[in-house]
Amino acid sequence: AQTIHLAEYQPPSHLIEDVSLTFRLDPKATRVLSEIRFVPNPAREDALAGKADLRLDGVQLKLISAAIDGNPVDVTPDATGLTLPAALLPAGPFTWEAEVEIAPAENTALEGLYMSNGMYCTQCEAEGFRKITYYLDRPDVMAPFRVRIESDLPVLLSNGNPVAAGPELAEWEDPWPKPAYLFALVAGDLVAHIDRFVTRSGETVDLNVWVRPGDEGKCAYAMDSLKRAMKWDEEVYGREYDLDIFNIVAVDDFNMGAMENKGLNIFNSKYVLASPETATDDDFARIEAIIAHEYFHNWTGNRITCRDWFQLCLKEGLTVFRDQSFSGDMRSHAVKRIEDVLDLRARQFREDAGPLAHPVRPDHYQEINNFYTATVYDKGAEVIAMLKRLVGDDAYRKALDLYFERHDGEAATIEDWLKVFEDTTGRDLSQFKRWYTDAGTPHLKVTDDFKDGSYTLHFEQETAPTPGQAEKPPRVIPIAVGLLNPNGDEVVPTQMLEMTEAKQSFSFDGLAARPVPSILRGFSAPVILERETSAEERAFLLAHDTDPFNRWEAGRGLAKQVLLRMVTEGAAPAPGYLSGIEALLRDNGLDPAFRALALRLPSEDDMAQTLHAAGITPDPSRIHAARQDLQRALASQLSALLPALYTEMAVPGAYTPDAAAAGKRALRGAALALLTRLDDGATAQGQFAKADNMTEQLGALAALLDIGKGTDEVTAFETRWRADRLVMDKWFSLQVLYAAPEACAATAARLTEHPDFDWKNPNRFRSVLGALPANAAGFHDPSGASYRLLADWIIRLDPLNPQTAARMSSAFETWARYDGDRQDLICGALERIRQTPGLSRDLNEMTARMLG
Ligand code: BAL
Ligand code: ZN
Repeated sequence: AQTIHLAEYQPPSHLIEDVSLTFRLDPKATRVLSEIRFVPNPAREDALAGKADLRLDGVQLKLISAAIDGNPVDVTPDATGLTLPAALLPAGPFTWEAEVEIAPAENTALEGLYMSNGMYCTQCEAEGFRKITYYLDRPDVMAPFRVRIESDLPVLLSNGNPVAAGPELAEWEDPWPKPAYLFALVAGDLVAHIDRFVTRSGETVDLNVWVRPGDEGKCAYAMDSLKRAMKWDEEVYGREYDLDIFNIVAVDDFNMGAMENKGLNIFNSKYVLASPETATDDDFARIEAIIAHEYFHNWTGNRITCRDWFQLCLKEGLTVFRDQSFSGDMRSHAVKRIEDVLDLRARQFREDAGPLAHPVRPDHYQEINNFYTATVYDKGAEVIAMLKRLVGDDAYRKALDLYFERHDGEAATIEDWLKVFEDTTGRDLSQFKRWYTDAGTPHLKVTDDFKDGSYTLHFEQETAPTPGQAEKPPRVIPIAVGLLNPNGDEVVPTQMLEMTEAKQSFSFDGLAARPVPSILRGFSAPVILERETSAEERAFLLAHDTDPFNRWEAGRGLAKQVLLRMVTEGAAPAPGYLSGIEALLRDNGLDPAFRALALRLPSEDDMAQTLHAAGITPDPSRIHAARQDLQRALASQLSALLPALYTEMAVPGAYTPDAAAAGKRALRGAALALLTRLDDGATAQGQFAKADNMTEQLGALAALLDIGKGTDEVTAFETRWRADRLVMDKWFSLQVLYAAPEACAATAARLTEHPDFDWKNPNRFRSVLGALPANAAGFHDPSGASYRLLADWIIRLDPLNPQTAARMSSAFETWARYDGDRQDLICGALERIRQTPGLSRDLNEMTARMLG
């Protein structure tokens, strides 16, 4: 397959002034008529001189007719598009007209125009529009669109504002120039949950959340989140909405979470539909975040888009950063930060440490769909958070104002982004830019000394080589540090140290005693901190640190230390850890959500990564056993506290999804998971039977499955929820997640035989085959049965849906961590995928990168 390089970027030969599309919808033979006004690109001399061919992208299209300025032309498309030779093109602007036929009902890849439960919908990012009609399908070609939809379906939607409607037709006009990846069309039998928003300038916007009939009672939270996001973007970023109408549509079959098409966001129904009975607190929080994320793209992504797909982080990193800030404002910044870091370490640090490591701005790819990654999204957001820390809040806001002013209506680059910060602050950001261009997670080694009242921290940064990048010059690292004196008072409040060298020291004078340092407060940079720290010091910080992130981090570090010794030496759980956690849990002044996070043990995958980084080959079975032992030890330590905590954290009255209530349920759920180990599941069985909300029902079921019980509850759950697809996804998933390691593959295989295992639906596929690697001991069971099962299903899915198949394959990225037998089994599975005839470009690239 062809590799595309950032360094080879060429502006397009032509620009597009105007697009007019007509869709005559039919499941097997939709006709798409396009009228596109092209102009030679002034940035291309060859085009101005009439010497540039025009190459249009087009995939799986049946060309019916084509004309230029009304004159029919005879062109022969190939597998990826068609070329209009320069000699055929008029000297100035001209109109290209084409009629093509496509078959949405046969589109199983869910890219372009496809069907889901009788409804037509689109997904064009990154390169789906070329499956709709011939076009310059690249983000730096922006144009206003007019769309006419002809169909007997009752609801016909596209981007922009509605401009005409009649029997079996609707017309939409989007005045804002946009790249084709933001095009959307929806047609179906849908109902709307409606509302309105009045912008800061007094413009009224109609808001609709469109769903299938029967789901209209599950839209209120998405709508409420949307209105809060609209208000927040006005207040915090000064950004207002810019059309008369904003539509959201929920679709059951969707590869991603959601899509920010201009004025017509299309969502995986999982991130729209919620009721207390069917959605958990985590679901509500994710809906809030994703609704906000897609809405925020209206400015960061749509009004200012990306010049090319290498710049994906320009819109994704920034928009994730914005949605994280929004969720923090809506809920708790401390809790949100911990959750985001947990996620970053679990997915991005793992990616950065393996064969799929790539820079936040990659410089080459074969299939761009393979780069919608934790690195681009989550590390991309961390880079912006660092930039904000370095320049300060006021300068950040000024730089963003300049960014919107300077680049509105443009397709921009990371260079453009950094330049607004340089122009605002006078800083030189060339070294900072390495965060965008260099892959890998820096390790930050720390030592310290204390002499004559002066305390010095010595830092050394080092980043291991990553694929294609041997040398890693030092980066700018903002290190937030506070110092506590031995009685627990803070003697030096948080200071932002700015490290720029490979080795650098920072001193603090005038101290009466050697302080205890709290380093990397708030997780001020996405690095791995390495410092010899005693269990006593961690326990001290767990009890006293004023920075909530580092307080949690101290408990986390202790838990890891304890688990590490349990795994490697067969040590008993350390009493200091158990009592430290108990003291924290007893502190009623602390947010329950924070306490719930402090009680959560490091995941088995996290422990495998930690052991590997320490030069020890992880044994997933031992890790699993040690983690179970530590849960039992915690349960025993907390035996007097758990029943009280469980009762105290009950939330009276009707369910509400707010952060305070959700935090109490989280702590109650964490208490239940331990209590189940003491009462053999009696409390969990009671909770399961009585629960009036999904958080408590699912929490009880998980607690039971985790101790090897819950058979009756699994059946009862299925009976109750069989008609609800999203709830059934949870049912499938939970059984795999909590299966005993040796039974995991068999459990997953059995579930794939279930009549409701609709494997062509990405959510359902992920609910079983995505849960398999999440059960670390089960996935890495020495028999290799899970590796084989996953490989079988990836091979089966690939011809239908290469994007989802490729994404699932990253479960194998950690193969190098494990022992020789497991390495052979994993690489054998990967090799088998790679050797499959007709493999997609997506999977081909993924397997090649993983196997090296
Ligand atoms: N742009 C793809 C979906 C998202 O990141 O919002
Ligand atoms: Zn996004």
